[in-house]
Amino acid sequence: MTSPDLERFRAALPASGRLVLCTHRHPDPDGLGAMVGLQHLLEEGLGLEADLVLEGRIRRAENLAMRRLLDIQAMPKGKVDPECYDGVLVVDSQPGFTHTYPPGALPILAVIDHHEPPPGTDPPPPERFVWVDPDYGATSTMVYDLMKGLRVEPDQRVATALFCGVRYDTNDLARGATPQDEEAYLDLLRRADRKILAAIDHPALTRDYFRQMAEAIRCCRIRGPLLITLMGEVTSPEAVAEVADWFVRLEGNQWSLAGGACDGRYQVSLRTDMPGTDAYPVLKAILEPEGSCGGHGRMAGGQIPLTELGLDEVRALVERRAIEVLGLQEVEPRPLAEPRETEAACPPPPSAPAGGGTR
Ligand SMILES: [Mn+2]
Repeated sequence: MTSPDLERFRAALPASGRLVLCTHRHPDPDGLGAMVGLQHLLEEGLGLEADLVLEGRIRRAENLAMRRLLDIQAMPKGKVDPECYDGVLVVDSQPGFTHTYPPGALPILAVIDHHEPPPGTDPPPPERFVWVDPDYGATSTMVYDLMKGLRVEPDQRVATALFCGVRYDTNDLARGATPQDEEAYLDLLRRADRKILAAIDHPALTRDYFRQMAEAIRCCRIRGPLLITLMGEVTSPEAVAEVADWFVRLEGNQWSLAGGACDGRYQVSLRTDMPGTDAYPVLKAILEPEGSCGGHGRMAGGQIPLTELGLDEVRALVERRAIEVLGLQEVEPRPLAEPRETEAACPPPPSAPAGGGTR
């Protein structure tokens, strides 16, 4: 476990000026929280203004609620005028990752991240502040520690944002959390706006969301220990992950494989709660060589581009490989939600009250 080198951090930044903060595409709560925290830290601790650049849409209802309720302002990457800025800071990601493209024409001054560095990247220039520590459960915890080192207090909004980051990446300290994450989590929870946290936990959901979930239930087939839900077009890649997460909660232990087409790719998520299994090698065997994936432990995600192969071909390919990889050729599929014996689940809607009827 490392702690931040405050002198090197200061030395990597200009004495005055304006900076850009960025993270990976489709930012998650940890990326957002780390950006909000760092923006506050730069302003309060070092007198530096910073603007956020967000790339890729935020579509998960919880993440949208976080952005709206915490008023996280950002500008599109195309609007960054290099004349107005001194450099870029990257959080919760690293320049070599394929989902991260910092605005060009500006030097990268600092990188703060808790992911393993991408393989085969060149060593960074010596003047850059690079603090990468995969032991941390969340980048928001790293920013919290940096804040503590520079004696900057988070206000309520900043504490709420950082808390969302720590809780999301560590699954409320249940996954990969260190003593540092626990300290940050507990201290930030004390300072956070509880009403906003509750609203982020239970955001309003669109009718599209329910339509998507209804379609997922219709689509899902159980084949022994495999729940397979290969949908057509979906509203967002996050919807695929949500479906996989939702169905793995079915009682008993299983693999939950979900897929859906979005933005010219077939997105696939795999979850497992089978004891002693690892999702990544299984998803890799299903998606490669046509597609690619990442992940670790019980979750993995990836995609196959819908360029060489059409949607139906990709669905058939994913299904066939999943059955092969898990050795389920002999198992007959059946629907997740089998119809009841007597089909009267929904009573007919009440008709308009007839005049003079009894109540
Ligand atoms: Mn993270």
